[in-house]
Amino acid sequence: MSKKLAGVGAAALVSAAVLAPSSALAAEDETMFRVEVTNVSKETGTKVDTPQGAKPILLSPGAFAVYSGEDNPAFTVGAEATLPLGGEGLENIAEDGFPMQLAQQFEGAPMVSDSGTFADEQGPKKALEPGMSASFTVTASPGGKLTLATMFVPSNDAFYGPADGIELFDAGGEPISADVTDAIGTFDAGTEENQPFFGPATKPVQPHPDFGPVEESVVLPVEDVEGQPQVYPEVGQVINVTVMPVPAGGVPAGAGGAADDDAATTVAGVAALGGAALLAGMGIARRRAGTR
Ligand SMILES: [Ca+2]
Ligand SMILES: [Ca+2]
Ligand SMILES: [Ca+2]
Repeated sequence: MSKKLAGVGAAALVSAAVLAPSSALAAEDETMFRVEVTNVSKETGTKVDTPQGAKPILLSPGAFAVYSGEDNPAFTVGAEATLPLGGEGLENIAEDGFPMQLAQQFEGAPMVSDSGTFADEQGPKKALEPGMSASFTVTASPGGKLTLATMFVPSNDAFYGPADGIELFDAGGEPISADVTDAIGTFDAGTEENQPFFGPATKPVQPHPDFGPVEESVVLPVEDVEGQPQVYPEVGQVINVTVMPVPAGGVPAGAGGAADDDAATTVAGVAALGGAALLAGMGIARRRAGTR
């Protein structure tokens, strides 16, 4: 029996098994984590200076992955944005704030064990405005690391992400519960020439996605981009990322949003409700529908 389902009655187990594909049942050493990404620029009063005046900073819908090994599947500092997986997923996020292609690349990557997209709690395609947050759940085994990418808006091709990933377990193999913002950096994807934050090819000003002067460079920390100096806020003034384990059988508050189709979430949710309670609830719902 998996840890996640420990202590749950047999009826619930049967229901979970019926409702979820067997591959979604967690392995013995897996832990579910809730990850929360918050745009803290409202509480820190941070905006970006542009020739058109101070503008609020948004975080685009993002993509996330749990991976093992040394290669961060989202991006490699000093390498082209198409690496290490191939494809234009990172460029799609960094230039336009679209996470789907990178999420698809994650799904096919051998080092990735869990992946998906996240967006503002108001909707699956909503950017995180100042003061807003997104949350999602991942499952990982000891050694597993978390990566993610979300666009810094407004910009041509700037994004936030953890260059070396985020270790989800400590040296003793115990799940972390921590503010991991220190692992996040501000990067330039090297795919579009920079205009001072709000130029005609920046998001949200650009007339259509993938619009702007091509930059044939590599992923770099924004302070290392030569010839196009732009002053970005400190990371912690704009974004905050926390990771915490989800208790066995528990449903993380606020998790399981529309952008998160993690089947393991479904297993835990069913387990927490209890199979009998869930079926009873469905019965009540049917009866209510029948009396309308
Ligand atoms: Ca650039
Ligand atoms: Ca652009
Ligand atoms: Ca481009």
